[in-house]
Amino acid sequence: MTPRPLLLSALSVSFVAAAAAAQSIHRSVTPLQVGEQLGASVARLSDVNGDGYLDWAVGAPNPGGVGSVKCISGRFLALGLGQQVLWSHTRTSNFTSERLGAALASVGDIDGDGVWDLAVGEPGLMFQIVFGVYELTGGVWLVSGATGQALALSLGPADIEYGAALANTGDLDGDGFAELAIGAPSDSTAGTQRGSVHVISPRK
Ligand SMILES: [Ca+2]
Ligand SMILES: [Ca+2]
Repeated sequence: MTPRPLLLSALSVSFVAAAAAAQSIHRSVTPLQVGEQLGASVARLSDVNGDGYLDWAVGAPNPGGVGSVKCISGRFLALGLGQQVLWSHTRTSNFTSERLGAALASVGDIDGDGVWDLAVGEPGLMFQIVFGVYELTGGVWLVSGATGQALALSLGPADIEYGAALANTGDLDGDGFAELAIGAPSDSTAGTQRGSVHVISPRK
């Protein structure tokens, strides 16, 4: 079956999809945690589970915790049927407000398993630079679109909110793989919080 794209016209904790001229479909994903902020970011994936429907990644940065990303079934969004969450990705941390999932971008199939993979921003990531000493680097995870497993991590310079925004730039260097633009709005290199954008190749 040919994958069916689904248009998301609005999203808070519910999905709103334009289904017809005067009709929309509302889906809520359950269960949701209080304060989770599901819907802070959204990115389209390919057909993760092979059911013919394109699937979706949705960020839940949860300022009171670490945050997470959930892969939501496109079939559930379209029809209200079947499994809602195909996978969920988070990590353990002693810190809060790391905002894993504050930004998302599809980056194409980086690991060659046939499923698009995902860049996940964590602008408040606290990285342990020596035992017991942490630095607010921010980070961007490369996550398998098929399983939600972390494949790689790009760390930013300290205190710039590296990973607050993400976009797939397309293939800039001609290697056949997309590059990734990473926003860092608190970068003060050129003046207090003037911000910056960084471009990396997520497969290197
Ligand atoms: Ca699917
Ligand atoms: Ca892949």
